[in-house]
Amino acid sequence: MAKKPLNIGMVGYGFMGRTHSNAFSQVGHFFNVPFRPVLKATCARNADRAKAFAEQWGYESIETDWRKLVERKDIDVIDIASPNDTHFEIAIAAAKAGKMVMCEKPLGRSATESRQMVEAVEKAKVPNMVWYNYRRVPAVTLAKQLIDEGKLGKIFHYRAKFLQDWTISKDLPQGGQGLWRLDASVAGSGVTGDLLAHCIDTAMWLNGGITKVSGMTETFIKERHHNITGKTEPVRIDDASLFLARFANGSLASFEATRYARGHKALYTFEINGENASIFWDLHDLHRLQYFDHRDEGRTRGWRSVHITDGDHPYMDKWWVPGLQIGYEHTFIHQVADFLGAVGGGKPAAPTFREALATDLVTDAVLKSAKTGQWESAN
Ligand code: SOE
Repeated sequence: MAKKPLNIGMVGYGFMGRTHSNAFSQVGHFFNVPFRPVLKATCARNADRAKAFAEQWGYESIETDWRKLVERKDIDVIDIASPNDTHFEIAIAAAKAGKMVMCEKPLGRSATESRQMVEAVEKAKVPNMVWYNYRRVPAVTLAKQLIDEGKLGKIFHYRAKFLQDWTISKDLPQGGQGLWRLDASVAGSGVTGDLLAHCIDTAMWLNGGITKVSGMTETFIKERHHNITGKTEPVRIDDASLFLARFANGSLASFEATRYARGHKALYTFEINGENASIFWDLHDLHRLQYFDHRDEGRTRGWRSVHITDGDHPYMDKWWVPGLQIGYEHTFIHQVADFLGAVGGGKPAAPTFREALATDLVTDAVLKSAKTGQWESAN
């Protein structure tokens, strides 16, 4: 039977516009989902860029004003893959227009924005989801299964970091395409909202809520040329952000994100230590889960490096044959598959806007704590 089409209206054409478009295009080839995503329209302020993107990815039409896209009767889902300062207005308008809303992370530039976005989608009762894609790495999903099955026992420690090095040069400008992440008025914050948000989303999914935090941030380069104003402007984002945290389950945590770790491009790692077992995962080796189980026979006990490519690993029965790994782009395909499945089943599609608000409450608390020098409540 032909599947019901689900018409996608995409806002944004950058890195995330590509990962999402690829996911919508691929999902039906591999997953038995209840809808057939149709790349109906893409939207960008610049018509030439919108046209080029539409041609490359197979969108049927373009818009240059997101308001027009949101008003269109032939659009079912508004997908927001544009810079952070656009999320708030578009998501609220889309919810009011009765559209399903998918939004890139972080949800808002602050929890104040995110809270209103949550209210809008919940009031409109529209399906909503935030693209925290790392939950959908099969190895990370397996970690979730192992924790939920109680394999680790009581959890004592959670340790995460996300290290990059692409902003070390003082000659790198701020603002504009690709570099809006350095402009606080667009991004909201620096690595706290961009990178720590991923670590926090994964952490709370795996280990429950975070109650309080003590943070420290630094902006190493204080002024940069601004591509939009043409002037040298103060840099107001955090270049590095570290925090200690307590989880509701009593475990202690440390988190670190920076764009100043020379040699690291996107080193996202986490380690969880429980009374029976420990888990370690590394984005640069994303198809492996390191697992240590103290209950193993002593003489051969040790860290196992499990290659997450077998049919009984999460999502992997949908891909190739055992031993053949998948990559970064697949996490977005999994996210669409889960979204479509949830919508088809009338269930919330995780992480919902409400779950993403919880992450923004933690990032806000980290930034606040960095200013006050005090422990701050994170919920
Ligand atoms: C920043 O460089 C960035 O692209 C983030 O914005 C993404 O969310 C992260 O997954 C990779 O790094």
